[in-house]
Amino acid sequence: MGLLNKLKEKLSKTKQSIVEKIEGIVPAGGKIDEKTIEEVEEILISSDIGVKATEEITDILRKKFKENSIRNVTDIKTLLKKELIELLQNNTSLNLKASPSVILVVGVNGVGKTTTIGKLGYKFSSEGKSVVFAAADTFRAAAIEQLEVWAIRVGADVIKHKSGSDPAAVAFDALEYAKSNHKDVVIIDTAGRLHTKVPLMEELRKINKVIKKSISDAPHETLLILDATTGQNALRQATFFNEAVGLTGVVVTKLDGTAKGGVVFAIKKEIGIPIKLIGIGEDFDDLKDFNPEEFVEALFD
Ligand SMILES: Nc1nc2c(ncn2[C@@H]2O[C@H](COP(=O)(O)OP(=O)(O)OP(=O)(O)O)[C@@H](O)[C@H]2O)c(=O)[nH]1
Ligand SMILES: [Mg+2]
Repeated sequence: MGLLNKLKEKLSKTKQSIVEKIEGIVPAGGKIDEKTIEEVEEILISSDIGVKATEEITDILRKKFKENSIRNVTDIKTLLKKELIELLQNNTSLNLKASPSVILVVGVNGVGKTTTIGKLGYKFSSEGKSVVFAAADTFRAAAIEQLEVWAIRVGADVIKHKSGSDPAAVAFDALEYAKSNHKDVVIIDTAGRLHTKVPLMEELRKINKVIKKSISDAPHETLLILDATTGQNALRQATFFNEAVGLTGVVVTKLDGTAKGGVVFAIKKEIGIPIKLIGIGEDFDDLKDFNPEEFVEALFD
């Protein structure tokens, strides 16, 4: 299966909740009116793309409708596609210039942090890079073992301490290890934490501070993992984590099998943090660099 076909298949529920619903408003070739635009607006709002993006897009739709430059659903779709691609522009890829490059991975419980780290490890190893995982989730039972299983699969080294020990110390040791052994990338796993729990967010700040004692300009990437199935709550998480540790990018996971993939647009529009990667399954190759054209194409094709 080609890459675009795979993406299309994985995003099919989101496609149903946006594009297929819009196609269903008016029969193919049928005339549209003011009410059609209202219905499009309702579909966009209920599809998780967010209030701001919906307003912006429907304003343009209304204007073009008044100017007579859109006449049917195909015209609406063409315009929508163009605007959605536009909205997602200006994403940067992962910053891997430093050696070692340090990636700190944060997020609430169960969003896919450790799985994403495993997939990233696979990606980097396949590119010939040497990878170190730092098992700084010292809190959840079996978190260290879960990371070790991924490390074996993808050929990464793991730096770990005892369960319950200080996560900042694990991160520090991993960086020291990577420096003295000339490793290319260090990826730091952290415990899942609710964005509203102040002491846990403080702990993240401490990890960040201790990282800088080993490598002053690290972490080079601080990635927030967001679970697409949580919809609009993802926006709140992004705001809190960004305030606590300063995010450089977002990874949106579990886009397979959810109708809420529209949240990708809301994250970009309302939070403004670049989306760097997307997760579309549980396997090691189910992580993709985020490409706006490809993403929107998969929804419309
Ligand atoms: N379908 C699907 N499942 C995913 C994806 N990413 C992660 N998962 C699943 O989500 C579940 C939780 O993943 P973890 O990687 O353990 O999540 P975590 O954020 O590390 O969890 P905690 O460490 O407990 O906070 C696992 O069953 C993963 O297989 C994805 O892109 N698609
Ligand atoms: Mg984990």
